[in-house]
Amino acid sequence: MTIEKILVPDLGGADEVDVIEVLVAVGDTVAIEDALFTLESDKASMEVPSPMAGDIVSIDVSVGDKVSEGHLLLTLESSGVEGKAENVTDQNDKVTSPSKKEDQPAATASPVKSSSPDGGNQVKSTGPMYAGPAVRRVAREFGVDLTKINGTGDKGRITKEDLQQYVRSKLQSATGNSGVGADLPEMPLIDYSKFGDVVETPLSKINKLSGSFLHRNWLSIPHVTQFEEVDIVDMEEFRQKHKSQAVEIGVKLTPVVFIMKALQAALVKFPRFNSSLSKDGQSLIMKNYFNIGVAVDTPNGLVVPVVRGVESKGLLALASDLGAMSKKAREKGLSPADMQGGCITISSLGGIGGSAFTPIINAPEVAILGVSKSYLKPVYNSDTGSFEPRLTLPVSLSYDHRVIDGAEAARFIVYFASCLADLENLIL
Ligand code: CAO
Repeated sequence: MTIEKILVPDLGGADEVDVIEVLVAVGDTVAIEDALFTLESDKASMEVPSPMAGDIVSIDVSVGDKVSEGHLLLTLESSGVEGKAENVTDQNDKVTSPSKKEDQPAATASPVKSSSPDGGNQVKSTGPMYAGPAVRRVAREFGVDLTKINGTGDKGRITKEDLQQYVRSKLQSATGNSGVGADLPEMPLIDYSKFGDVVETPLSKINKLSGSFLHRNWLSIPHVTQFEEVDIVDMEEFRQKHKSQAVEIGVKLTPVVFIMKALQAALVKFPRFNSSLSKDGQSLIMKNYFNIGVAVDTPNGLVVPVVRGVESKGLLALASDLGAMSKKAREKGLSPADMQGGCITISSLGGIGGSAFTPIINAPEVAILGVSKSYLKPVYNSDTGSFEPRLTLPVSLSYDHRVIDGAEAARFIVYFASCLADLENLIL
């Protein structure tokens, strides 16, 4: 066993360089060529590899220090196995400086890779890795290994754009969204005041939160929307008959609660609609509970409270729950628990108007039902040979096509419509 001092090697002309990474700690055992430090000059970064195997006894520099050739970096107790190192000895201990390898322009110049000179994407096993301090700093902050990036700048230098492109492609492959969102042109920065008077208003907290979830769901889920029109003549007759009874107990009997009941019946018959994809996308988690989220429009933005146990509640109880949830959403604010555990969501714009829309799935659910305003539709009656006005409810079912096939979605919505149209059966 000998005590070795590892010094800053020949820096290939650079005078003072920064220590930007200390890659080992006292007590570590290192092998020959293990990276010990990263040094950075104005023009390049380089790793200092260990010229021999051994145990680190002391580290004599810290991140941020400026060092020059010959500066003591660390001391190690060597087991005697040396690499291609050039040894320099002082009076007391043996002092070692990593040798300059023939194929490495800078003395230690790290193991590394860069693009081929023609800007191609070949990975070289040796050669300096060129990246400016700003790029290296961002890479360190995000834990990006720069040796994995092919620089397209001058002499294979890794540019800010190379780093951004690398991170973007990693994010896309991590979410399985390769191709989605890639290479989208950036939104232009426009000075709208050039065209007229403008006022900038900040988005609410809810706007920002729901906006990013909606964006993610829109980009990451292959949506298909299936439309249907439901005959709600019987439902509306029933609702009008019991409306005042509901008011007496302080609840509002609106179409949404009937829709919740019919939806729950359809979830029982088509259980894939009551599922979520596992995180790895390899299996489905099937749910044996029936909680339905209802999108509520509040002054601060859209929120989705969840009404639980729909299968065990009657219409009045559901109306009471929905009323309480929408009041809480609009007045006091919902707790995170109020918005969790949903199986499917209803987004009803029926109280406002519009003929149809394509709602965005509220992941990790796999479907959402959009409800538009009912209207009187002339329907041909072949028995009487005439057109009759029928109260009709337009609905739009958006579903995750990774989980649900088009035919199943069509069956689901037809069944849902039959449940809502056949009120007696629904209530029983
Ligand atoms: N067709 C015709 N009329 C309808 C209807 C429909 N599909 N749905 C509701 N109505 C009627 C109701 O019956 C009520 O009329 P009456 O007072 O005469 O009975 C009126 O419209 C208002 O209903 P409401 O909005 O108070 O109650 P609701 O149960 O229908 O809806 C809720 C509750 C919370 C869904 C609703 O208030 C809401 O916030 N809707 C907006 C949801 C939203 O923003 N979705 C978009 C998400 S994507 O951005």
